[in-house]
Amino acid sequence: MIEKISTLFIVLLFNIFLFAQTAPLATHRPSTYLKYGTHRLGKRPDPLMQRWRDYGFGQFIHWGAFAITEGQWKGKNYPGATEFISTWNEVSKNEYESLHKQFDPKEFNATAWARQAKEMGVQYMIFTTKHHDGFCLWPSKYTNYTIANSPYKKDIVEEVVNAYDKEGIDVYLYFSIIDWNHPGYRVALKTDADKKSYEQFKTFTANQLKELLHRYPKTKGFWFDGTWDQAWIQQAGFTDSLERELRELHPGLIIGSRFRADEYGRRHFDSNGDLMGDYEQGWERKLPESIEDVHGNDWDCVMTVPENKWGYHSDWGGHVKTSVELIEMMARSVSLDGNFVLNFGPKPQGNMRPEENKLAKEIGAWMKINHEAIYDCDYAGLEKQDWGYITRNNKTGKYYLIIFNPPVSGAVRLKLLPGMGIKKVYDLKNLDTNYNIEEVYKDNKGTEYFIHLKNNPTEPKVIVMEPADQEHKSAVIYEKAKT
Ligand code: FHN
Repeated sequence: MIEKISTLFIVLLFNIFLFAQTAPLATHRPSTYLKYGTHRLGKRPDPLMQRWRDYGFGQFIHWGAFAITEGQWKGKNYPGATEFISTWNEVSKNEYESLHKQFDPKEFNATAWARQAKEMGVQYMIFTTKHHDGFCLWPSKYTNYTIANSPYKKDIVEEVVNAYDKEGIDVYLYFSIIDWNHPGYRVALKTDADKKSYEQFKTFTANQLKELLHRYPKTKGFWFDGTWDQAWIQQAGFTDSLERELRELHPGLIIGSRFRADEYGRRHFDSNGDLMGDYEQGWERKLPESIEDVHGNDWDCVMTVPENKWGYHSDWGGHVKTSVELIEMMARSVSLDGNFVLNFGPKPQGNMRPEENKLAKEIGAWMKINHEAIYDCDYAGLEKQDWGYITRNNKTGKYYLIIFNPPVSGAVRLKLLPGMGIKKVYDLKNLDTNYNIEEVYKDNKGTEYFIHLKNNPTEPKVIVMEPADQEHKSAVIYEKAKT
């Protein structure tokens, strides 16, 4: 018996050994048949999506009835994000849902918003048509909880879409699936009655989405939010066919990964790990560290100026980001193949807060000179360097070195790929600048140069690098020290 077991054990070991020798390297992950998984692998290749990819910089605007509270309720400061104030114990549903009867923004001027956005350098904007509270900034015919029943009466979404479009800024419609106002909305479906009510909510949601596309044909896409509830996650078949229907209604429509789940409830990435939607929408108030983190997908980062407040709050509290921090986030996003979207939360009267006006001016001044390093730019294929970020224009092939941490030595070390040489290096701000470039290192993994700065920059500086033709490879290879 013992003999038999040990023979079996030896055979098993031998088989494991054989398998280890002959098994191909596991480069393919197992893939499951999914009816409601992604319907496309890899990046969407059409011109509209390329246009999205080339934006670089966008603006988010969170506005709605929540702004009226300014983050305060009956003299008490609400410490969270204003758009969540209606969930606070202190706030009664009835009182909150009557607030819109005071919504009459006398300072609202969509043209002024759009001009400011243009000056700031954004190429697209995302506007909250309806946030979680369910209040619609357009006169939806499917609910009474809309701008039509406020003293303002006019269609704010229409004004925004037209004003931004006039400035050449593409508009995307933010739409929250969560709707605290709708009687059929549920977080989870626990009873048959819940299921029945939710069916009405699904029809209502589908109707509103089609209504938005019908009313605002200039829009380029939806930016969905609030899709994490179990009730919504369980609607894989419904959401899949709704997405198809929306895409048919509006060819070229762009939808991120935050709309639907697959049949196993996986969101953003389906059960095979593939991105669902046209770009990854998971980078909210955070940025990827490296190109590996984005898995070859398109993505956007949406960012607040304070820690986590989107709608207007009179008390931002905590750290408030400076224009340089935000410009750095934008550069980092573009250098890693993403778009950077900065949020503004207008005041109840419709004007931007002074801090936002200041940021718009400062970022705009920088973008005026340096937009070339952001628009039409992607990941440059080079490794991350300590002094800042590198982007590459996908039309001209020029590289942009965006310097945030200039070395004390003044020598910016630039590591290029093997065989890559430099033809020209100059300031984006001053095309006549001539830099002393020194080749400091070369092996078959790459070449390193020093670009010697003349003065230490006091603001984020962009140096343009035009690469030499690939044929001009030098034959000299410096040998690496043996250690
Ligand atoms: O809860 C919202 C929040 O208020 C804001 O709208 C952001 C924007 O991305 N999205 C949600 C949180 O993920």
